[in-house]
Amino acid sequence: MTNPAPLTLMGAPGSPYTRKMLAVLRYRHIPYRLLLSNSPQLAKLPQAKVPLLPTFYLPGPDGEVVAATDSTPLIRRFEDEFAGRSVLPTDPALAFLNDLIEDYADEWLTKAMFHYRWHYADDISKGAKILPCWRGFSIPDEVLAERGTMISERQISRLRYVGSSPATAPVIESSYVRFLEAMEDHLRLYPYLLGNRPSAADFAVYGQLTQLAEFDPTPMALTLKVAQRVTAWVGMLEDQSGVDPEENGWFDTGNLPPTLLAILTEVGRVYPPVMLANARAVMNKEAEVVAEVDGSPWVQQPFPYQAKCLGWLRDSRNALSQADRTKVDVILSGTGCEAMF
Ligand SMILES: N[C@@H](CCC(=O)N[C@@H](CS)C(=O)NCC(=O)O)C(=O)O
Repeated sequence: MTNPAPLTLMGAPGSPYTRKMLAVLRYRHIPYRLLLSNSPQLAKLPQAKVPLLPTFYLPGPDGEVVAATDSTPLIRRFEDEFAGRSVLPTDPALAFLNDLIEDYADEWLTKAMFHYRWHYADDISKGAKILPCWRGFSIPDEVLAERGTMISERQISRLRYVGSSPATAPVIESSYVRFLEAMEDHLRLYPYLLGNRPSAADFAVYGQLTQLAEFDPTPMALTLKVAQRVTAWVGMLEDQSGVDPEENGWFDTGNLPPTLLAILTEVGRVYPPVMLANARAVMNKEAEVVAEVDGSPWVQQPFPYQAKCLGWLRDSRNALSQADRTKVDVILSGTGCEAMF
């Protein structure tokens, strides 16, 4: 008897998107092997065009191994290639809400993750100590310290890409707290974002929270203080291999709980203004994204990838039938999210 070959990926424990994918693979019972970035096996594997974590090594069209990145399309690819335990809702309207919350987690919550890690002294210090160890720690202390300084200096210089600055810090932080409160209210009643079974949106939120709630000291203390259930949930989402999904465990889009609408309203408060202003700046080749978020000024470096994300979300809404699009539009009306479509 032969078992299917495990999927191979390169990733790191400090990468939220790696954690997102590992949790999806565990839940879906897809066998995998994880290579850390110092693995000797990487020498024999191709490099991705944009070397991001995680990188998967998958069979390409001619059977040769191809390096593939980007968690969201990879999750969809694995839905086609592996049967059962789907993380995508069957109702197309709910599947669209899944896409929206997944993108908010990947593209907005990650701002909080990156901001807290590289803004506060305690968090910078922990990042500089631990992140280099994940590329190999059997080295002299001075070399490890040098690598820590190198990583932290590089990441701090990238804060401008996510839009974290002293001016935007209060916007990022208050939106994180409101998200936690909304998520805590939801978890008081339901185990997952979209019902009684986990979705890609849950794993995307989980990925960012592995860092915010379990690694970086400032947001970790804050998360526990504001949202004890959210902290506990992150620990549980890591390994959902023993959860048997209920076939009909998804919410009915005709009757969504107010706690989910409150989460969508938080999404709509912060994420559309930045996504729209960014897409405009990218299109007009402007040097800066200038927007207003929640009544405060927002400035960041344009990010072409996020302009593509907005395009994919619009495609996903346009692909719905007329009836499903109407359903989605009614749900989103008044949340602020409708501004993107
Ligand atoms: N959209 C991508 C994002 C992946 C990503 O940004 N990965 C980060 C780490 S979590 C990365 O590799 N950054 C470059 C670096 O660390 O050198 C996904 O969903 O997988």
